[in-house]
Amino acid sequence: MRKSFDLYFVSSNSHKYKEAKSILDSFGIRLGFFKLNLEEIQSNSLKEIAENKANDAFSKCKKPIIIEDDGLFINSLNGFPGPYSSYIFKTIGNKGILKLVSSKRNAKFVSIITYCDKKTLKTFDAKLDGTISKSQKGKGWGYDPIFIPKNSRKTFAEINHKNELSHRFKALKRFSSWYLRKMESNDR
Ligand code: ITT
Repeated sequence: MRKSFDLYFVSSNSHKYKEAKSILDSFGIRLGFFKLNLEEIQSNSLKEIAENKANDAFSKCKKPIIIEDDGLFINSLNGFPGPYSSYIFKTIGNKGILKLVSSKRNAKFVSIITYCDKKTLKTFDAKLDGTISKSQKGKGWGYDPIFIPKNSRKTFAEINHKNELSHRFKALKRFSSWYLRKMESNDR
């Protein structure tokens, strides 16, 4: 039987929430949404940014929450935009990224999911390798029109099974097995 738990996703980005909700639904976890702008510290470590964001989210929502911090890392640009992906998307966008990338197009998407409640702060991460396309393809949000996942010829914006293979799916899968075990042991 499907269980429903009191868990919220805190983010300013409703695209991320929609995908996270659909992924967690498939693991039997019900996810609410708190749309908030969270404090984002400057750091080269996504984990440090995520844990800071999670503490900020919990202090504002006072309920068990998860937050997600993502980064697109382009090999030939030494991992740029990485932890600055959100700022770079807002400033130079996909057009600007395409101008910077030349012949070597390998990249990866990283997702960090951090859970926080009164007693626990726990982080899960995952990465997905891929390449940067030569032009924008498909209608999607964020970097979806320029990111081609490994073993595909299409961008995230062109495929309809993104939620079965994305960086977000992989990190949430790790989170889910831990969270369901935690809930079961609380039930006992
Ligand atoms: P928060 O309020 O949750 O921080 P955000 O949009 O600032 O929302 P991030 O810092 O985690 O989120 O994301 C970094 C950037 O990467 C941001 O511009 C996103 O749009 C983009 N991004 C993250 N996941 C993506 C995905 O699955 N597809 C396309 N772009 C993605």
